[in-house]
Amino acid sequence: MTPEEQNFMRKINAEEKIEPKDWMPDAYRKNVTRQMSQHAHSEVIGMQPEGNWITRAPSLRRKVVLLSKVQDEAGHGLYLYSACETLGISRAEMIEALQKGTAKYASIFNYPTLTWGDVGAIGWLVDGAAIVNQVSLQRTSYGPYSRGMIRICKEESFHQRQGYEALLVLAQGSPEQKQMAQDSLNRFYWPALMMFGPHDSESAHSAKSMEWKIKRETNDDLRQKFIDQTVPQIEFLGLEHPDPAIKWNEERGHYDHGDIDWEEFYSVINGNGHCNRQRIEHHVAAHEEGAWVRDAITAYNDKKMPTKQKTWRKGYLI
Ligand code: FAQ
Repeated sequence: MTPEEQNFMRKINAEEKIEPKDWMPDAYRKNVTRQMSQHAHSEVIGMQPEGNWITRAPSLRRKVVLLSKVQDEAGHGLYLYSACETLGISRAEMIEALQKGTAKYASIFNYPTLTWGDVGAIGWLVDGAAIVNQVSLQRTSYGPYSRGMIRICKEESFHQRQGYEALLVLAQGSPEQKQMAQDSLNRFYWPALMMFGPHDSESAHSAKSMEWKIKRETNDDLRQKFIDQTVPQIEFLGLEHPDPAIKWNEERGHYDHGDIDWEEFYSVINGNGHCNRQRIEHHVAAHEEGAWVRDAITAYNDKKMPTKQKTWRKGYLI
């Protein structure tokens, strides 16, 4: 190992954060950029399924809460894009990769939101799964990512509670409303489990990401945590568990469970889910419609800022 590599590994082993100006192996930079930018894309694309219900929320209170939650997700995307830019990639490059399909985003957002119950299920299960993962990522080795996660987790907790509360109201309502809650649970449960990625044995990046402490827990360990915490939540709602194989295993101290439909998972992450095309088309249209705002900011900066700063700002804004 070179002295630079030794110092890098010393910091990783000592739980010191790697900061933007520190030396880091190219593969570390590439891997953090990949994961963090895909995380940012997920937050932004993730606004669409719930955004679909803002105009149809069942009350003013629900509308205000949902609007605020969706705005939070935009904010999370912005923190993460900014954190990613500290590694030397521009916002424009990241957006291009998303729109061309060379960068992924979480598979869950390619499922449609058919009923109001789905909005509750997303808050409860999707934000719930995101929190399990992100709490662990608060200890990631890359400083800006870690600090972003600490802030994001606080907001996600509110999202999870609002979703669970919305489903609780449905589950305690008329038989039709309870059925709506059950149907949303049935459709979102398995895709939520897929959010944790492939089994550890199939995970391309896990080994290196664990060694470099980019990831602090494996895909399967995090998924098990989520499965375990969800069982009593389903019981409290008085709904049926969508997995008939779910069973407490005294010896393991965890719930045993059925297997995920991995064919569906790979089909969705390879672009063939219900809404993949619609999500990207919508993103492209919104991005094009927003071009005048970016142009206006760039023109303003060109006028106001000294030349040196201008170039720097341009890289961030375009
Ligand atoms: N969907 O080798 P691994 C949220 C890809 S935030 C799509 O295991 P890794 C908040 C993976 O990228 C949700 N692709 O990969 C919210 C890789 O492809 P690549 C997002 C997936 O990175 C709520 C390939 O498969 N959270 O929901 C998925 O070590 C409501 C091989 O997989 C994060 O991004 C998937 N589910 O582990 C917002 C958390 N799983 O890059 C709005 C940060 C795997 O080689 C509304 N990310 N792939 O082309 C992570 O923790 C990790 O990236 C994993 C995957 C665990 C997702």
